[in-house]
Amino acid sequence: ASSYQPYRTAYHFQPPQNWINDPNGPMYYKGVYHLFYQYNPKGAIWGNIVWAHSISKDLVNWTPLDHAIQPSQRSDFYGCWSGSATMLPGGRPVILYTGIIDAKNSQVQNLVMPKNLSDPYLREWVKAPKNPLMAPNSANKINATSFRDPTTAWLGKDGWWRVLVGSKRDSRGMAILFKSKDFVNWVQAKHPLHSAKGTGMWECPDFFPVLSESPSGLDTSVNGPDVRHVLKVSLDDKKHDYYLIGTYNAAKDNFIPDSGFESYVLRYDYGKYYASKTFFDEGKNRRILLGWMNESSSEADDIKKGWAGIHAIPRAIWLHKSGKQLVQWPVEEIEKLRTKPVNWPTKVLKGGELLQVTGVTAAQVDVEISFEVNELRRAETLDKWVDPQDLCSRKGAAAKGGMGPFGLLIFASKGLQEYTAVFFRIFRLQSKHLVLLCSDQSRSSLKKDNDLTSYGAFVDVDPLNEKLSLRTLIDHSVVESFGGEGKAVITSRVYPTLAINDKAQLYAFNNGTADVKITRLSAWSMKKAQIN
Ligand code: DQQ
Repeated sequence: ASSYQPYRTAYHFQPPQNWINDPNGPMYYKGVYHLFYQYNPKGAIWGNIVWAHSISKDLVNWTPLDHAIQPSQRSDFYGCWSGSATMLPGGRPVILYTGIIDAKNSQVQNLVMPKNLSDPYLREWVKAPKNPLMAPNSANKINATSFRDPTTAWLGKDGWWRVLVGSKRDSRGMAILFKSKDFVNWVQAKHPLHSAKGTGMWECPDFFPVLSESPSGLDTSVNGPDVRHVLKVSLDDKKHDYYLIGTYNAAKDNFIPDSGFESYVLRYDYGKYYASKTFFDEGKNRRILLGWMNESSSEADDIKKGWAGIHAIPRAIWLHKSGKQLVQWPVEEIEKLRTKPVNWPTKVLKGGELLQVTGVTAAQVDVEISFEVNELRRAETLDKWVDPQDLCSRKGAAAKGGMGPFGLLIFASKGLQEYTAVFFRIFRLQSKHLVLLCSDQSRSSLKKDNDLTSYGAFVDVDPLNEKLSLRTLIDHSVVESFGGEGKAVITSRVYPTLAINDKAQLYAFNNGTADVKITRLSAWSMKKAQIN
């Protein structure tokens, strides 16, 4: 690998080298967080997949252990793909994962158990002698190459365990349901828990309860009157994680999305983010979301730098009080890395103005900014609803508007030849106002063979009566942005050539004609976490 490494992260999870993808089997056991992940021990591109393993006391600093699951038997000889952990009664963790059994990538589900439950690090895992426990067959008409990624299992009041496996039939994506009394003998239910035509392969399904009136998390088996359910699927065709909120009918074992929300529009993250998975953190009574961010650079560049893939900052996740969407926020522990706070007094950011945020390490910083607008006359008009990502691609940070664009210029080089812009822009659509959040990568690097796609999302806030808040975690090649207090999240990967390390600068900008008020700017240089 090259010794030129300006894009390695300071506090986002990554191993010292090689390829990583999906987070697997996250859990909290005896005061220790466990993270497993898809890993290629042999190089910086996908292949030779094993489960690498790291542990943490705080979800910030991570210690590597030996690989937990690697190919060793007929039922996984060609790879150990994604899966999930389940806590059995009495606090005994087990893991279900997908084994690859031939060179065509035929898939089955396997079980592993810890060798020694008194080891809080759970270093060694033993494969069940009965593996594989779930296999496709001609009777269930499942194609062997579309049968993977078991979820955390949940226990019904009837004493049966249930688990989902991602699949498709033709182009109908589905979450196949299996049931078991003993976690070893599994039978396929007659119907999938849920399916949708035209959505293609469902990878890494996740199914979990959320409370309707509280941000507290729930164990995956909890159900009841105050409980709603979330089904997340990673759509292979789109490479995005979509979720549905709805009702789980335990008697019928089906999931009915809330009306109006059946469509695949709600996403955890409107940028680069995939194959995510949640777990219940019993220690702090919250549900935590982990996800994978791929590179936006070429495979040749990945090989040159010797690594590819990182994980997002773990996010607490809960149902917004409207019941219409989820909210995500970086786990509070990440704030331990904050140092040297910079706080601005309230100030007006005039139309056309650019203000530098000085006193921070701008390539490694956590920044929170809030804007207030007091009239919307100059909002640009839309005649019909437009896809937010298209809108952000058409109207980047350099496209002057009325109300906005205003926000942050990140990884900005001294003469602004390079910058990544994260900003708001307010539109009028009929009698309503729409707040758009964009992450514009088009000028992020002078090297143009990176993926420079712009990302966007509408944020469900009332621009006259609520603040427009943005928090961005900036980390050398990562821009992870939380708009509207976690109602819209956009992550991007960028590779500046000039704005690296201490050459990177941070600005607040307003490229609209209307003035806006900055009611808060707090920024912290971030210390380096101890990661692997
Ligand atoms: N990655 C795994 C699969 C999963 C995909 C293979 C999603 O199990 O479907 O590395 O990124």
